[in-house]
Amino acid sequence: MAEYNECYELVIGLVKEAGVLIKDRIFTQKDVEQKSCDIDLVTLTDQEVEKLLIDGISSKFPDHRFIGEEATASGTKVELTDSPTWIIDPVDGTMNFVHGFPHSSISIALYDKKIAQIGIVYNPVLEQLFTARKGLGAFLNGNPIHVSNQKELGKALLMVEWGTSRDPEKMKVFMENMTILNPLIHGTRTLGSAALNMCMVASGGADINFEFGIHAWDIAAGNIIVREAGGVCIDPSGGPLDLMSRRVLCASTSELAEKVANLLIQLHPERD
Ligand code: LIP
Repeated sequence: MAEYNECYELVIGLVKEAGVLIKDRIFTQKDVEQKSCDIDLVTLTDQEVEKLLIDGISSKFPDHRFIGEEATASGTKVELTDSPTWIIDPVDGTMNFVHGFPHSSISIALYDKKIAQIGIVYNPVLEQLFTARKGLGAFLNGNPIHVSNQKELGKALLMVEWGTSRDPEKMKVFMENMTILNPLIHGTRTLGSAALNMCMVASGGADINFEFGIHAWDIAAGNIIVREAGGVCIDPSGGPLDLMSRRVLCASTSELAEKVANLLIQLHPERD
């Protein structure tokens, strides 16, 4: 669809504009509010970035639909239809943003007929712009990126997160999975942004990422960026990724993804 070119150009401009808000404010004091619990946070910047993106896209494409983290937190229903739909996390890594830890990103993706067409993850503080379009590859600041091609668990670097919930069952499963995986892998890293974790796999800096309890807006852009970089993005039990399942496993190769899927203790959070 020729329209995807226009969508891409428009959203790149909007993301850069919105990125200024994050960059200018990350090292300042913020008013922080809690959402589902005391570690699930929102700031005025999250809300302003989401509004800037939705207003900018709506003015050019009034028929397009949106699934936004902050609109959802305010009660808007999450519904992915066949219509062109933008899935937005305005500040992925809000906890990092609140603390001034420079790994927060804007994550935005366009899905059409439920298929990802555009994915953008932008960390304006470190000037990292990850982009992908279906069939056209994945890029960091305009340069092509590729997964590591690692197949061996013993040489793999894993990106993981505790997530933004203190649910005891979730924490127990997390600990159990770490106990299983840690002796088998090269190492573990945590960036505090699900989207940036996925981009680390896409750009070859890490080899595996999984998380239970993430939301569609955390992984919608990372999904296409990992795939276009040559990696795989699946359900943690091994089947196809279900964007609304709040479960994700991505890896540099299908061999590695399969090995991890076979080892993981599974958790099935309530769907988006
Ligand atoms: C958060 C991610 C974090 C992940 C959480 C949550 P938020 O997004 O950045 O890495 O573990 O599940 O999705 O709330 O900062 O947009």
